[in-house]
Amino acid sequence: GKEKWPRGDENVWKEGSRSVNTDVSSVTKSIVNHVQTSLARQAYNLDNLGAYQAAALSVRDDLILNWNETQMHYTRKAPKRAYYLSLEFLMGRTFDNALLNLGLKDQYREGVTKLGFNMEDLLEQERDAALGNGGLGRLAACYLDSSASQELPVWGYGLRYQYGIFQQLISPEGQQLEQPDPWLAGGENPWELPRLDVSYEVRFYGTAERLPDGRALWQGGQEVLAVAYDVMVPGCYTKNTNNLRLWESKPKRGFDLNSFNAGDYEHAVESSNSAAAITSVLYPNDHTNNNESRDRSQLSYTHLVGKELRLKQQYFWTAASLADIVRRFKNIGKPFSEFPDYVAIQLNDTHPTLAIPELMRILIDEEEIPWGKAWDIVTNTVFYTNHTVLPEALEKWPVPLMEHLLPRHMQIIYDIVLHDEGFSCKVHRQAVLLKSTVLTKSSAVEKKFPGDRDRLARMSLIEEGFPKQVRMAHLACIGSRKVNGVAELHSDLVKTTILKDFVEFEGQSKFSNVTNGITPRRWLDQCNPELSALISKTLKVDKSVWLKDLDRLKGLLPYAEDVEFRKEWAAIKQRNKERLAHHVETTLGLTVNTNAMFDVQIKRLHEYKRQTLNILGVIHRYLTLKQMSAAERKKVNPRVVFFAGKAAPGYYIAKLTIRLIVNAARIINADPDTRDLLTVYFLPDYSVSLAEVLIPSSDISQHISTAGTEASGTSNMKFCLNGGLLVGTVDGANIEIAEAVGENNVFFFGHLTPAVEDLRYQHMYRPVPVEEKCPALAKVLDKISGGMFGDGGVYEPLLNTIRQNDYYLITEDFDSYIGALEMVDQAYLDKEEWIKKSIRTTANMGKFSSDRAILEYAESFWSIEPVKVT
Ligand code: F55
Repeated sequence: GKEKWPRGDENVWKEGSRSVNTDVSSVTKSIVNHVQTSLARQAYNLDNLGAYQAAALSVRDDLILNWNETQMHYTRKAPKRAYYLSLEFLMGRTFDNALLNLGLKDQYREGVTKLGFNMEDLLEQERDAALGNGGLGRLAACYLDSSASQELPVWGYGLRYQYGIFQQLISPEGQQLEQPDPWLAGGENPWELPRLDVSYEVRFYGTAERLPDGRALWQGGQEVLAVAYDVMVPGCYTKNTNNLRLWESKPKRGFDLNSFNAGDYEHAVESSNSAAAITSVLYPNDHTNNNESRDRSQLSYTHLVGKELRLKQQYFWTAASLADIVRRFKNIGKPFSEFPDYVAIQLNDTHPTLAIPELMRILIDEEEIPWGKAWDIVTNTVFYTNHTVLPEALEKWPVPLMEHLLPRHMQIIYDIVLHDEGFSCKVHRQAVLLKSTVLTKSSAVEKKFPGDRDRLARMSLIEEGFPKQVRMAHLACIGSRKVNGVAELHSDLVKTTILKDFVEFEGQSKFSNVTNGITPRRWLDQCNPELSALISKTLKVDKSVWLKDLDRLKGLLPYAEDVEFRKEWAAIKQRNKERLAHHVETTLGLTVNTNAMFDVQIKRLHEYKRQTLNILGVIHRYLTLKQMSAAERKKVNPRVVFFAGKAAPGYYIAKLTIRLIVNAARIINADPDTRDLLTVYFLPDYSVSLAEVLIPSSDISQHISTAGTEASGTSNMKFCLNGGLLVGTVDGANIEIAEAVGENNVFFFGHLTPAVEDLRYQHMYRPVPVEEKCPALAKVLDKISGGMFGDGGVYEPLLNTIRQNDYYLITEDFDSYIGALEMVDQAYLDKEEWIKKSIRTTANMGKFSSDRAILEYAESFWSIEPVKVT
């Protein structure tokens, strides 16, 4: 129905209301206006940074209009909404993406030029928002882009860290040094809206006293304020502009008055600092539980030693997000039994698992809902995505820490064991209340598998030991409606390894797969504008169509046979190589041979990702070249190998790998015998923005994890979408990419997942020396030990991981890896055939759009539908 105008003269409001800038003259007006007012500057003293800021503020105004309309529309319509809870959102830059999505790129380019600036220069002014470690955080960012583009009512919830992922410096010796990333320093962030009016109190510590009615009173301890900052997330070619709500911690007003008035300023300041500390910094550990002995050896990050702050981050964020979600639900005015009809909560890994006991706490203690009903609501609302099966990466929290920091939640976790695992007997209830550990004797599991004590112990939420620990993946699994992995193979591994017992207990139907995806907006149109233009021209459809319907790329297939098209395709790859070379030249002062094949491995440094295998392969190639005659060398294909990636600050072996790469590069690049044929670069400070330059330039990229260890990988998709080919193991999404693009367009090697366990067992109990197992590799290791790349002793701990247990099976896969690289060389000799492969690869990548992935979540898990803003 028609609503009554809320206040004043409707016409005066309408006349004053601003609309999105759509033509060049309103764009320039708006920019000039921001230069003069918001920035208080003038044309005379305006530099690129100032011009970027003014242009960004102008775009911000446009975004705000759409964002406001979208949020109002969602509130009015009250559809079911989904909330994506992620401790990481690796957004990168926003300016160019916002322009693309608003359909204003051309207008701003022209306007900026008229004002005497160069658009590329302005784009370079923006700092990356790097609030994530790697794939998990970038996936969250792609999913936000796709949710908005598909007009789905999805919000993200995260933390507004003052410091993002550290900046990486490489010392002349090849050591990684970490520096803070104060991404917010240097003024206002135009992409966020501070909502100082939206805030919640979050409690830590204190005491939880059970009441006879099943509720509990949680009192005392520390209270911290969570304040909302909203980041606008525009959809592509739609008005829909979703929200990413990031929480900042700050001391509660008046919290310290007692100490302050008593003259105890130190205590007052201390508790103020401890509140602010919660959202101060992103933890830089991917795939490692924050291991104290490792972190203690570090100079930087010493303040992150110990786990308490990380657990505080998790609860702070979860509690604030849930309070916000519950408040929004209550505004609809429906009974809590309908909560799952209005709310879906997706857990990005186990980091937000406390959402399960926290929602239970709200429902039971605050809403006075009985246990059974509350558990029904929770288990119909929450969904859990797993991102790893590596045992060392599974989150566990010590029970004593949980009891200290979150006493009520620890009670609830014990109660979940009691109810969900089906305790009924009084003795056991008593045991629970006394916190005894007979907890594993659950009657439901007992009934199904009588006498299987091992199974009960394996399945328990609480792992025995000193101290006991809460297994977050188990809690996330039993508290969720659905559990999914991120690629077919990985989802199978989840079901057959870490959650096997739960599949046997609960049945298959809860467990499924959603293969990851990437947004083609950033990872094709923005990073590779020439290729995007060629695609539009060739398909004869505007990019507004195919960028949101990526299967249309199939229309490129016939053009693989078209000589002219192939020429254009190859020329674009060449110009992208030159763009990267220019970047390397201007940032590092190094000259790159753009007539070579570009071979790229860019990802977090980790033993399981096997950058070590790559650099050992490079050294092997170098030794082979050195032995060749000049005539033989003439036939060799020149190759430039790029590495980039950060190592967790406490991950010694990963840092040693960087050191080996840097020092091998130094020797190899300086050798006049080979330097036209082989050069190696380690590009420091890998980031989303660097990836946007590297990926479009690659001929071949490496995704060479030990089979069964890389859950999915997403950069593999980005390379292929840009016409790069893969060298990879039969792992993660590599498998599905090969299925889509054809196995003849992927260079596979190495042992398969089922063999890995046996091989590891053999390495443990029947070790064979490297000289016997793989002479070619032994020779490479000897050269390193012998000091070819500086003091060989330095690398012994790294080389010993291979010589001793070789957990990641480098000796087992080395020969086959070298074989695959030879196949690559062979294939590259036939340039025309190579370009055909490249075209066919891009053409078949439609499946890997994050639009497809987010629609799978929306349809099969969340049951939400698009809500278009008109
Ligand atoms: C970050 C923090 C912690 Cl405590 C643990 C892990 C991480 C992290 O960054 N994980 C991560 O990036 N996982 C990756 O997720 C991607 C998206 O699903 C996968 O493609 C990739 O295989 C997986 O390693």
